[in-house]
Amino acid sequence: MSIDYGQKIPNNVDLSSDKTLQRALEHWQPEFLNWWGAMGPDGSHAFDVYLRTAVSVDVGGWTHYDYVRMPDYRWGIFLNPAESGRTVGFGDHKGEPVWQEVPGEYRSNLRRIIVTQGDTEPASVEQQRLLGLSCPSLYDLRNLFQVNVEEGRHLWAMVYLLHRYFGRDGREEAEALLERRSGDADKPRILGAFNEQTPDWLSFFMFTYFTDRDGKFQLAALTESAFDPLARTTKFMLREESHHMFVGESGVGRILQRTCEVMAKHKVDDPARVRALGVIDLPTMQRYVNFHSSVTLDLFGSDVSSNAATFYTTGLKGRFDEGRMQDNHLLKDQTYPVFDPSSGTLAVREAPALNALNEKLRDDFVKDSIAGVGRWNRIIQKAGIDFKLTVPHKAFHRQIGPLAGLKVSPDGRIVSEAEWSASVAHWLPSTEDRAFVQSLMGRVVESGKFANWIAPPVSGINQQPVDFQYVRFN
Ligand code: BYC
Ligand code: FE
Ligand code: FE
Repeated sequence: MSIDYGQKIPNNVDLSSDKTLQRALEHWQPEFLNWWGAMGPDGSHAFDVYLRTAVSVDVGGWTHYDYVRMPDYRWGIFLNPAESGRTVGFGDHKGEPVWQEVPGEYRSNLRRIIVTQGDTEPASVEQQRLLGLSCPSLYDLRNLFQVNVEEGRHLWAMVYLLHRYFGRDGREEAEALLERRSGDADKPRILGAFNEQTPDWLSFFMFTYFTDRDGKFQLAALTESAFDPLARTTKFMLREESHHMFVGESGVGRILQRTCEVMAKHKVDDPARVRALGVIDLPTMQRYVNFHSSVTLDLFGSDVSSNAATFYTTGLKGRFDEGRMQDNHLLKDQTYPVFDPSSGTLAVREAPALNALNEKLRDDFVKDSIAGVGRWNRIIQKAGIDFKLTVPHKAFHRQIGPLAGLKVSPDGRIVSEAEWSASVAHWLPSTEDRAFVQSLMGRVVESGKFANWIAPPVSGINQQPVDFQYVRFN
């Protein structure tokens, strides 16, 4: 079904045929807009931004690019088309027709998954709220806003499910999604990484590289769900997600490129001298990788989780690429390796595969995140500089699961309290690193100009030139 922009809430779910639901969502809409006004991108209300808006769910030509006054962005509800005859692909209900309504016995688990997913979307907008004030270029400012409006739409996607399928508690959860606040001591967001700060553009690019990639893997697992509306909506969300990860990968890549250019030109590699030239030194880049990688690994949950087993067995959440896995899709008698730090070493033991599904998804994520780090290293190599970024060991700086609290170095050695304290400033961004990065952040808004610490992109958005007027200030 095509997207109807003639309505208050653009949608392809025939919203006008269900007046009660339509009214409930039209009641939530001004609350969302209030939240956006208060917690969305600071000072953006009068800007015209060159944004893409989804106009169709067909793979060819699904977006339209034009200037949009930010608060007038048309957030809507778009589900991928239903696949006729789709059956459950895994777990106890394997082979049965997928569900169009929520089975009573799975209601609370499904609601919890949808709420957790939904909570991350506004959280990231809150975290990124002030970045526009220190953008390195108009091109980057536009990309920030594109990510922000789409995370806002992802919230809509989850709120639609809550309103449509979960009655009164769904509506209450939808309200609560606008009430929690990232980093707030009394009403924090649900998951750890979404309560961290994103205070500078290096953090933003690392976040969109690593943490939006958690989005990719979690959403992909939910596209397998037996609850068909969840599968269809997450499929469409995934399409938007690739741009977010592109912003992260290319953003970090451009910072590395600029640093390496300056290092080569001035023949310096001492971090202090590199910093004196106004670019971010490579060891600091490594520390930001260490931080964002480890905080994101925690988002996959405990290594061994009975929730994960239940979600899979009952058909709520599959594996990444479930359809392509060559096994019986039941996992009953299989095992999967997890860390067992109980004896003070990073020994590995075999856990029941069903319970280890969080770890499996985490491992899929690690493989994917390493690939981009390899591409970053080629930028450094090409500049003739002898330095290699690495993703830290899975056990480094973990707060969730059996590895939590263990002191492990980025290369995977269990270290003493003393070694940890002596080394942590080399392993994670220090207050001083963060202050240095912050000191570089200044607003550049002349079209075609870029802050000194970042290289221009290779090409613009939607085949526009790099010096295009991506944002018009009014
Ligand atoms: N921080 O049994 P466990 C995205 C809690 S990102 C704090 O292992 P489970 C996006 C857990 O809730 C994708 N708490 O948990 C990216 C549980 O609490 P209770 C987001 C945590 O259920 C960028 C307890 O610890 N989507 O879209 O197996 C920008 C026991 O844990 C954390 C999803 O996550 C944590 N990191 O797994 C914008 C998908 N980890 O019940 C957007 C939906 C665990 O004991 N969520 N806990 O109080 C899920 O599938 C699961 O909830 C999780 C956790 C995988 C997150
Ligand atoms: Fe999202
Ligand atoms: Fe995203």
